[in-house]
Parts: sequence; C-alpha cells; structure tokens
Amino acid sequence: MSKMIIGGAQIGGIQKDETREEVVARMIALMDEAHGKGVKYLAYPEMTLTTFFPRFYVEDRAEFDHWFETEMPNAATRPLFDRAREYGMGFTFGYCELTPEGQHFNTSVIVSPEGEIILKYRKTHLPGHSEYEPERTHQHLEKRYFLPGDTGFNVVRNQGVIMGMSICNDRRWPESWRVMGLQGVELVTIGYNTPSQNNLSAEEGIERRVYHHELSVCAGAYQNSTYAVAVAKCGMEDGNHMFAGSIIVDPDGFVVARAEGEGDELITHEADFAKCAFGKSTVFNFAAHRRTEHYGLICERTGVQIDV
Ligand code: CDT
Repeated sequence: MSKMIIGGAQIGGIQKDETREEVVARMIALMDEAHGKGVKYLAYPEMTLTTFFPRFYVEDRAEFDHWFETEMPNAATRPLFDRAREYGMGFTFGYCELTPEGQHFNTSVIVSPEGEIILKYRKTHLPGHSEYEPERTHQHLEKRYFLPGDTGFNVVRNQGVIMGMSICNDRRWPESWRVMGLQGVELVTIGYNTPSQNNLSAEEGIERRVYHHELSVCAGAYQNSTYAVAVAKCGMEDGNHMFAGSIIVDPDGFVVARAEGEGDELITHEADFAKCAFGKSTVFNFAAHRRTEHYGLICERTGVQIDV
C-alpha cells in the first residue's frame, strides 16, 4: 500500500510561562483531529514544547537549561506518545535536548506507531549568532545555546516509507536534502520557527521571507522527488511575530496543502508514495546522471574563496 494520509500540526505561539503540559494538551488536540481525518503520520514544529527562547540573551547559558529535556519521552510528553500509540499513528516533533554529557542540541525525533523513537536528528545548520548584537532588531542566539548537530541526515523506514528530518534553517541548504535524497528519502519533515522580520534588514518583508521558505521546500522536494511536510510554530510569541505558512509538498514540487491561519491548525494530504519513483528513476536518477567527479568542492570548501 503506497498511500497514506499525512499531516502537519502547526502550533501557534507558545508564551514564556506556558507549561510543557499545556503545550502537550494542544498537541494532543491536533492529534485527535488528525486521527479523525485518517492521518497516520503527523509532523509538529521545531522546538514544539517551548517558546523560541534563542530570541533572549542570558549571560550564563545554564540559566536556560530549564528549556531543555533530559529524557524523551518524559512525564510531560508521555501522554502524547500514549495517544499516538492508541491511534496507531507515527509522529515527529522537535524539542531542545540536554544530554547526560551536558551537550545542548536542537533535536527532532521520529516516533513509530508503536511509540518507539526510531530516529533522532540534531539540527546541523544553526542560524544566527552567539553573542548579544545590539544592531539587530531582535536577537537570534541559536549559536549561543546549541551545538551544531552530530547526527547527520539519516533516514529510517517507518510505516513502509523512507523518512528523514531537517530542522528549520536546514531547509534552505540543498546539501541537507541531497544527503537524504541519496538514501532514497520519500518523506522529509521540517519544523520551523522563523521570525517574520529579518533582524538586519527592515525592508525584507514577510512576503519575501515566506517566498524563500516555500521556494526552499518546493525545490528540495522536487530535486529529490520526495514528499515534504514543513510545519511552523508561528504567530505572536512573547511579543515577537513568526510567520505561519505550513505546507505539504508533493514529489513534483507542488504545494498540495497549506495552512490558512497563524494558530494551532492541522493540514493533511493523502500522499501516494509510489509517485516518488518517477522523478527518482528519470530526471533525478542519481546513478545515471550525477557527476561526482565535479562536486568535490562542496565537501572540501566551506566558505567562498575567490581565485580569479
Ligand atoms: N529557527 C530557525 O532556524 N530560524 C531561521 C531564521 C533565520 S534568521 C536568523 C530560519 O532559517 O528560518
């Protein structure tokens, strides 16, 4: 059976004083709605459980450890895992992870319909900066609070589908997509928290930012012939606006479902994963067409070096 109804559970703003339990209740409400619509795999956003705290600067990083989870599932999220298992639904969500070794990651996991975590991903491309920068209209301190992920872009077969994850800024980098494409990915889920304003360029309006978001997801899906679910945490959060624009994209790069509002909202689509095969066996048949002898710079060089 190549068909499955997939969903994106967009989450409206989470304020600083909201508890994990309150957020999980909102997540479960969307899961209940998804179950009613026949969804078998549901994607939630990046850092689903908390406000997007990297907008706040704190001198002593340890003061922010309370935003991190030291185990998963834990007491607060267990009801979500239980409800999904009851429904036979797989799901993915993002949270902040503090390891026993004291490392901080921006993490997401894939949970099987049996309630087992079967793949963990730690965000690779951390945007922003690590020190307070007064010239910015708002801070984006992911580089202060997280380490770059150490997992790489792995995939897992879940519910008969080859699935992988990216987190927010990763969606803008074709390298993320291609590494999963080379493993035959058929569904990429991406959670995001994207401020509506560029903190260094006031004239870059929200329309342009939403356009770049969609462009990145549609291109990644098309060029790797995979479905993609990109799902926002959005709206007003602690006085800051983040754009919505959650979408499901088919392997041809077309948007097939789109959120209408900026609050908690479910989007769904009946995916036919057999459709991934056409692109993978024709224009994006990597074995037939890739010329790796010319791609060496991609791994050898990080930044631009001009030699001419
Ligand atoms: N969360 C996240 O990665 N947000 C970034 C904002 C970039 S601006 C510093 C994004 O790519 O959407």
